[in-house]
Amino acid sequence: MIGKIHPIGLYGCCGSGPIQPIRRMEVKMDIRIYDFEEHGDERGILISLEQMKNIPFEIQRCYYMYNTQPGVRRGFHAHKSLEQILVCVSGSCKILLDDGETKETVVLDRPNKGLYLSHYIWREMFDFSDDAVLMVLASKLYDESDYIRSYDEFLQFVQQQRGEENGQ
Ligand code: T46
Repeated sequence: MIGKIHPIGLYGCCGSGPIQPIRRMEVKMDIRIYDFEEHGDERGILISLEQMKNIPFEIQRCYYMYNTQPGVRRGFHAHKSLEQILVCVSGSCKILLDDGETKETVVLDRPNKGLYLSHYIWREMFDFSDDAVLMVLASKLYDESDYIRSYDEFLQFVQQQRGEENGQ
């Protein structure tokens, strides 16, 4: 059984080959939820994440956050070009996503569930459980100049981008 991608934006399949979206829903954000394949036996479960296989980009960085204090919200930014996959490998947390027009909240509550985010998506992480460990795979090395940390600036960016796409 190979992994699956589930609802929000793009849903598709992941397994031994490159990920192919199988369904696009009526949302504008490029968000995908992946169900990673679990290799389970009597010893437990193992999940393997491989670039350009079940991760749709070349992985240049991995980071994770834990010991997040009660009531904390993190994030409050978008990226200009970074692609990422977020996996809550322990516990749970919520991610608010905003493309400047639409807002969605995704619950990450199992270690085989991955949230893919492309660029120009504002994100806020909150409701971390005590045992939450949020791991992120990223397509690029850390670069502060890729961040948009002002919400007003983010809205200007996306409006400008949509204008260019519409030939304005
Ligand atoms: C994102 C969300 C989901 C580094 O030195 N290297 C790194 O690779 C990262 C990610 C951060 N840092 C430093 C920069 C700050 O001094 O660690 C500190 C905390 O980073 P930040 O406040 O950006 O963390 P979050 O939780 O707000 O956001 C992070 C990522 O930065 C961001 O890309 O999409 O997680």
